Amino acid sequence: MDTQNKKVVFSGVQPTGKITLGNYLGAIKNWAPLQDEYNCLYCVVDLHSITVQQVPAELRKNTMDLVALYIACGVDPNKSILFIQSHVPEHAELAWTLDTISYIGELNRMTQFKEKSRKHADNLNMGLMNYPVLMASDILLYQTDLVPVGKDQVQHLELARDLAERFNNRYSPTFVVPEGLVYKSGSSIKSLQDPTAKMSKSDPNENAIITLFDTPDEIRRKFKRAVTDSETCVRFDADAKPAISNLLTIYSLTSGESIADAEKRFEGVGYGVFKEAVADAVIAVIEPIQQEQKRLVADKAYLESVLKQGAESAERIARKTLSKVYRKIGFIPKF
Ligand code: AQP
Repeated sequence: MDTQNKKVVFSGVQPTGKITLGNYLGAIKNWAPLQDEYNCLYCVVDLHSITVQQVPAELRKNTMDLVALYIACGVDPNKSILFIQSHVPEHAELAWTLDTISYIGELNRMTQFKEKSRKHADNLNMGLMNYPVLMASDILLYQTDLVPVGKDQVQHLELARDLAERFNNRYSPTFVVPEGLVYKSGSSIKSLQDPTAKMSKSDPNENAIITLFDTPDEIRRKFKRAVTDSETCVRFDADAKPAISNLLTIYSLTSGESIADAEKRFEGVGYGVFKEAVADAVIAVIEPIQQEQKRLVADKAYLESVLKQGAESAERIARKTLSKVYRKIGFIPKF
């Protein structure tokens, strides 16, 4: 990573399943272009993933799959720090410290906590509630300036800002107060079966999500089954036509064509033809990524060397921040 005075970017995805088109268009796709202008850290956030019960063998596989996917999507380990969250224990350590300045009331209000509490009522653990504090720790440890996120994470980012300011005010300036980088388009890709809900990798309905591991046939089939509306006109109107607007967004982001041009292109054609074109555009983007991901995941030695170097570089920065935090709090440094 370049040590010049560049701003710092941090982002991550949980290895909670197969990465969706939502994760890709809302987050990972935007990472590679940032690497020259910023000092970027891209993390596989496995500590977050265990807030929902995981099968250990699947978690291991999903984690390495995701590391390979980051690289296949353009994250360059020579330009960015790529690492696994649990390899840098400072994340959990700072999270504990931040827990002591987080209020139960503010964590209780978090939309994702409320949603996940409903979904996982049989496993309402403290980690689910603390999730945003750990996320704040991820961000603040690296003195992050910018956090590219989808719309669903904006509330958590606000908390990270509040905690940074709270700590800075209580002690003295310690953390950079981060800003969110939410892209105008793609920051909220919706489920193909319910356009009012976001596309989520843990959605049990396979037809609701496109994953980056789906075959072309699966992708075509899922778009064919995607819900639409009772009209026949391909027009962007997020309120009146959320399903078609979601498909138009996906088409535009994968084909590179503007939404206005796409509306013209599909004027007068039925939804069937439009859906086939969306599937083709998605397949054209996903197929080369899949091939590269497959090649990388087979090269275990390479991935391990990237992760070793990533963890070392990340920990150097994280340790520096944590030592500063401990000093300010009044902890005695190790002798
Ligand atoms: N549907 C989406 N549209 C746009 N961006 C999205 N992101 C997630 N879903 C969409 C963005 O992907 C990044 C990583 O998310 P995450 O895995 O850390 O957690 P998440 O937001 O909870 O994603 P999922 O897919 O919904 O995971 P599960 O099902 O495990 O909870 C974030 O930047 C997020 O904004």
